[in-house]
Amino acid sequence: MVGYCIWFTGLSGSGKSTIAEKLLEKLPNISITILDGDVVRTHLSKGLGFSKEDRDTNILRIGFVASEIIKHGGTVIVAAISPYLETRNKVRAMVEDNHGVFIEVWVATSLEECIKRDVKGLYAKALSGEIKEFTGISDPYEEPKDAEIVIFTTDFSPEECAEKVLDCLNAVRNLFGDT
Ligand code: ADX
Repeated sequence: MVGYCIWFTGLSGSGKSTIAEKLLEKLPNISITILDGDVVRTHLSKGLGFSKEDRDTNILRIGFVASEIIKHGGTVIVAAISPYLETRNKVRAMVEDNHGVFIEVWVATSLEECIKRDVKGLYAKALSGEIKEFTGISDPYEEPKDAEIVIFTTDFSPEECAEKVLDCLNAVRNLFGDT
């Protein structure tokens, strides 16, 4: 049985979690584990900060859990900034080594748009220097080069974005004979 990992990457406030939740609603017949950066950081990655080392540790932990789920033919949705290309490639390899399918979804909302939305009020704090090492402001985000899906949240609703991911997932599942 093939396992699937749908990995959302993108800036804070880009819409990763919102689209992931919408996607979950569209897959009522499949048992799915969601690993959301904000949630993981309150449990598995509690105490980690936002240095490159800590972010990599966080992502590799999430990747480890995802690959364990994959090993048993499960489906997992990850939503984490995961700003470093090399680290994303490492988790892709972890999943693929366990014969899973890795679907990287880049939620490509621009920094300007994320600042404009500033849902959690964190960009204002990052811009004033109150929060350090903030992705896009004082810390890097390395854009994906080979993401399976690129999402533009300014052109489409969360519903439509989730639909696009669903179409891709269903196409791959058909390929493997999963219905
Ligand atoms: S990651 O870089 O390690 O992948 P992750 O997705 O787990 O990040 O957590 C990001 C969330 O932590 C953001 O959505 C935001 O709510 C919060 N956060 C707090 N401080 C920072 C920071 N310095 N940079 C980015 N996100 C931060």
